[in-house]
Amino acid sequence: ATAQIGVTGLAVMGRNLARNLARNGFTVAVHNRSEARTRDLVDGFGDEGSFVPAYSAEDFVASLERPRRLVVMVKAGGPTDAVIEEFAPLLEEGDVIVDGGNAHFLDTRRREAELRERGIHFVGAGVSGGEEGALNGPSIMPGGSAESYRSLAPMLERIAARAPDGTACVSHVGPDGAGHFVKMVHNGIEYADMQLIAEAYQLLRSVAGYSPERIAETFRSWNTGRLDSYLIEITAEVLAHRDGATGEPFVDVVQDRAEQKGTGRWTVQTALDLGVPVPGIAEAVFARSLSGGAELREASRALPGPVPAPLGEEEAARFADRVEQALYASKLVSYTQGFLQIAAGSAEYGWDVDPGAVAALWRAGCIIRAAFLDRVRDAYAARPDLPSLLSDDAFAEEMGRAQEDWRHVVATAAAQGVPTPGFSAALAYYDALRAERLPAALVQGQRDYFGAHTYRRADREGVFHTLWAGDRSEERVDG
Ligand code: NBP
Repeated sequence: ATAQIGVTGLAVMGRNLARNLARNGFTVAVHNRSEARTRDLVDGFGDEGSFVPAYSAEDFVASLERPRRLVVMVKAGGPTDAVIEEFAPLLEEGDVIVDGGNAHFLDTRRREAELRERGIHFVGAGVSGGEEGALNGPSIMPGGSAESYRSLAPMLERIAARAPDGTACVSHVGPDGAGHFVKMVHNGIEYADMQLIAEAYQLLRSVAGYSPERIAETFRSWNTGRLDSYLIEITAEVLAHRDGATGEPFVDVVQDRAEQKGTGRWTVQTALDLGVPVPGIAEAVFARSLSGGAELREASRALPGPVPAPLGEEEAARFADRVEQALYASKLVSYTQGFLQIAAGSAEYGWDVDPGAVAALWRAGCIIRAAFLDRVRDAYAARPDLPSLLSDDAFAEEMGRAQEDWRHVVATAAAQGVPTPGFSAALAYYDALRAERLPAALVQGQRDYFGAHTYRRADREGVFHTLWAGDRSEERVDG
């Protein structure tokens, strides 16, 4: 046995992760269901480091130093179960299986419990950054036991992305499914970020009257400020690109139907189960679904509504500044929701996730990497019991400065007929949080009227029901 770690599943992610490990000086056993991928890896990249190719599960396991550490990088779902079933009988107590795929955290909880019974550590690790990240440094979100993390940490810290201050973007998120849960919410926030950026683009295009190139310039300038992030950077690249065949802006020749693989949907489904509102993420998922409904959109095209009238040059520049404020404020709201979802999951499953540590490991390597996350980490470091990001003094002050512009942008979008579900939902969430009274009192009255669902009073303890069909007197129903 000579390999310090093994990777099975050598499609794009597994191959790049194995290369990353080898380039960092580790001896890596490599294995794949079909042999060709293993051969291709060793033939193509064997000179990058020390690989031990294995063409059977037995050889693969035999090539690993004990306690064995093997990383599974196969298609999530059934294939992951199949691979675990193939390898687990060959392992011994204390060995560690890492699932680096995009598993649902409930599957990870199930697998972890089953393998723990057999004495095997199971680490569900969220890996973000796509193929480029896997090769050059991903953000890694490992769950599982603290003991398994200690055994993996020296390797994970070497291959992970580095934040600007030099720390590795990996830390132990929490037990069993905590890592995959946090990766799921990362993807939900990514959906929200992308939707908000897309709305900002649409407003600059339709209301400010800017060309895609001009908008690319605007995003580039925003990328030097507080919105500095990977997603803003690539947005500018995409907007500045012209189609080779037609010479038209690329963004004008692509079908306007956004697709999805499902992690955004999982985030929203899980949020519904936990009872935690994440409208920013939900609107982003729904916006993709709506865009894909070609027939419904076609059938609705003739509905009456305003046609945006582009602004003059000076007003347009002022409006662009307002859109930056609206984008930043809405982004802060969707991060607030995402971190509240992590807190809710952590409480439900007893994970004790440190939100500041999560912000820290998203600072590099992953899709939502951004300068802003340093500030999120600092906010939680200063006050670990922060009720929400919006409760942080510095963030609250920024919201105060942004809100006039934010409201102007949402009002303009509504008046001009430009759909901005992300901006609008973020503002509604913000106003709902700050409201002295919500109309939920009326909803409680309606529920009590038709279903005798009872209500609590603002002025007295107890549970009450009004006899709506009778003399409308009130009775206390909690004994
Ligand atoms: P894929 O998700 O396309 O999976 C292909 C790999 O799964 C191949 O190695 C294939 O082996 C193996 N596999 C399958 Br399919 N069924 C199997 C089975 N029953 N037994 C054994 N092996 C099986 O690969 P990927 O795009 O590299 O992604 C790997 C994981 O990483 C996924 O969970 C993905 O969601 C996650 N992820 C991907 C990205 C990304 O940017 N692509 C980013 C972050 C996370 P074969 O070669 O024999 O068919």
